[in-house]
Amino acid sequence: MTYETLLIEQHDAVTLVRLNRPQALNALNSQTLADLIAAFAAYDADPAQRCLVLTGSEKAFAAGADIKEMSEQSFADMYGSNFFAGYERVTATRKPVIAAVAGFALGGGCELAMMADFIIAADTAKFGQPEIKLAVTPGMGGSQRLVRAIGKAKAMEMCLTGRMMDAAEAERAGLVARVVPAEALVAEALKTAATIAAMAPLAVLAVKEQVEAAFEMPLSAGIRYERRLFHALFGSQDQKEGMAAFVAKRPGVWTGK
Ligand code: CO8
Repeated sequence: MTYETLLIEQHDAVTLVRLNRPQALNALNSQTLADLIAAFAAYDADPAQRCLVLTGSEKAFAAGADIKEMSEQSFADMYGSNFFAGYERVTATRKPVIAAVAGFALGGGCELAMMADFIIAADTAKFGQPEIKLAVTPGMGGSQRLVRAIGKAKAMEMCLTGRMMDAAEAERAGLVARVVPAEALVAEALKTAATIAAMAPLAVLAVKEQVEAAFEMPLSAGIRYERRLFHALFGSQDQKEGMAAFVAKRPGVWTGK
């Protein structure tokens, strides 16, 4: 399958999705959204694919939602079409997604990166929510996910001033898991993805579900939920294999059952 705004490669069990609108610094338009929904759904449905890396170009992961597409829209257009609500289908992906960010991740670009399970940043990455400079606000989760990622003070400052945060600050603040040299970004992200892809598939799904629950649930309910998923994995063949393999001092071989 080919996409108008994405380039897709498969590296064994890892899907690499590259945003590809270089003329607009990968600004996210309706076509990009449609392509991302289709590409992520195809990944989720393919049992051979176990981890996805989403990246952009050296200059920009994505410089935001497409301002040219939005500029003449009315309230009725935006509200009536529930503009960009389709990103909820992107975040519904059950399998792991890593964002590999180099260059600008601004506005919707920063928000898209934060939709991933974690971000690996190049030392050139710059994150920001500059919507305020356009007389609007974040609209794809930035005011919510940024607060959860880096706390109120920094999130409020970034959303109110539009200032950019460089990769080192983003790592200190907990927005990104790791910073790597720009030239090694995609290789490092693919390597991390391959590590995840080699784990028992049901346990990977369960970990993602558990960590996501931490953002939605009170602590006691989250801990109970975690324990139930832990218990549930004892119904899997891979749990028997994983623990037997440890005792026998050999690597586990997973069936995904
Ligand atoms: N939309 C459309 N086109 C863009 C965008 C964008 N967000 N960003 C860059 N471009 C285009 C430029 O217009 C330019 O095109 P052209 O060559 O035809 O003039 C081309 O990309 C290259 O850009 P620049 O010449 O500006 O490159 P510079 O290196 O000088 O500057 C910057 C790079 C700093 C990234 C600059 O391009 C910039 O400030 N871009 C806009 C950043 C921004 O404001 N992003 C937020 C957009 S609003 C948003 O994301 C809202 C999300 C929520 C939507 C949810 C709806 C429910």
